[in-house]
Amino acid sequence: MIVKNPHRPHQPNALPLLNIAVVGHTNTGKTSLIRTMLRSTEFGVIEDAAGTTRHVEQATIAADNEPILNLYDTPGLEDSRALFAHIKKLQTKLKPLTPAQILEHFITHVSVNDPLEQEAKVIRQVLRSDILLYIIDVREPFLEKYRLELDILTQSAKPIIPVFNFIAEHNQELAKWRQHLAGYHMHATLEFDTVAFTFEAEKRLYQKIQTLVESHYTPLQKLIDFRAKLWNQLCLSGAKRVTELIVNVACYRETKSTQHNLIAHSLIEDRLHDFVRKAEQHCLNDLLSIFNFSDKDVAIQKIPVSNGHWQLDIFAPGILKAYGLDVGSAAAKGAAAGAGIDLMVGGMSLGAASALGAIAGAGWSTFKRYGDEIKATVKGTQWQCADEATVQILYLRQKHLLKKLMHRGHAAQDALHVDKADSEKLPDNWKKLTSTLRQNPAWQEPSVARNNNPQYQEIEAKLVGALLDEG
Ligand SMILES: Nc1nc2c(ncn2[C@@H]2O[C@H](COP(=O)(O)OP(=O)(O)OP(=O)(O)O)[C@@H](O)[C@H]2O)c(=O)[nH]1
Ligand SMILES: [Mg+2]
Repeated sequence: MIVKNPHRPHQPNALPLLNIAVVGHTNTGKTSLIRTMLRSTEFGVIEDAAGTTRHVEQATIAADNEPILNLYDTPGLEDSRALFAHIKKLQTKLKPLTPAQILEHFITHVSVNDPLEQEAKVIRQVLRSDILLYIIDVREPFLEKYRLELDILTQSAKPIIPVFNFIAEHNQELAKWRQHLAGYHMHATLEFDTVAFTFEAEKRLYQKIQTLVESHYTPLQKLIDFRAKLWNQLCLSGAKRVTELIVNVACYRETKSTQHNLIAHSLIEDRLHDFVRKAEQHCLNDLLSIFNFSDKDVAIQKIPVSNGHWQLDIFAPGILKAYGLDVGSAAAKGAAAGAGIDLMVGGMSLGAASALGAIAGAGWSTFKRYGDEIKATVKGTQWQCADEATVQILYLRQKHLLKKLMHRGHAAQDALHVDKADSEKLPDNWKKLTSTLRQNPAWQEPSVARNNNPQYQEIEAKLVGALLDEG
């Protein structure tokens, strides 16, 4: 939600935007935090190196097109010892000034090319902001340089929220940091892993700001509500998109020739594979765009997709095993999914035999529903559709991807591993659900009739619910 020209419509007595400075030692994840808050990989430059951000950069966050706050990314503090010594000297020299006035004096008198020029940029932004987010890499011990930084920042008399980053698997270090900060009367800390995103952490961040800057309570509440609504919509859109894929593939049918011709059979198999691959690829692209990750991110972040295709093909040998399916069965021993199944035998509860029986005594309603199948049986036509394993893998892999995207901060730089998803489970009554889909080829594409059909609605709700289930 970056707004290029963040001006509120002119209103007398309008509250100025809340200004938040993101500060901290170099390479602690300041730019990363802002990217994650903006849900955009476009902001700033992130690198695992000191001194990546060289200038103060601004981004505005809005709720429903109404700008609410400005975030300021700042260069990392590098030489806190020299800065502290310099400020100390100024304190002795300018005794009657308050600590904040001394910082003001420092920034107005620093010259270009001064060794502390970088630090001055940070302090200048600190003094112009309403609140500071102090980003901490908890993997580091509470070294003297951090103590000095905190001493300097508290002199600005601005409220400070320490934000713990790199918290994954660092509980002990986190506890130590908490203790040290309590010594500075800083208790309103926040855990916000910029890489492993949770909406809860984002909400808490705004709530902490709300309590520390009361004057902006109402616009911040508006922002919290807006972001929550947006987040729910985003997750729902993702789950609906995956559901659409499952329906699309499970309802798909290829007419099979009656001749037992090997070439014709393999052509059908190819068409089926082609259809499934394309459908999955389409869904993948849509999911990335729903969560604002682009093709470029796929490449940068090494999501196992190249040129829009999954690196581990859905029909690759061994895929069943990778997804924890049917281990021990012949299929898991290196065989592939994607053997199309004969619909009359495998896909329907109404098997060939009962279909034939139905011809003799079928009423109109049975004929209307199963007419095509019955006619096909008489003519000897059969259909082929994606087999159970294929639909299962599609579901498991997309569920895994959806979960990853929902918890992937926009600062994440590492590979997103979605080629193994054996931790995911199929929804209850999965077999019944896919069998119903197979028997309703007309549901393959969205239509008013389909979307209003209570049986379809039930399946859709079940799939969406299972996809969003965090358990
Ligand atoms: N694993 C992990 N890596 C992170 C996290 N936050 C940031 N990083 C990585 O840490 C490095 C530094 O991140 P930046 O956002 O550039 O840090 P910065 O504080 O803006 O750095 P400067 O601008 O140089 O001061 C990058 O390699 C990030 O990918 C996190 O929560 N977890
Ligand atoms: Mg930076």
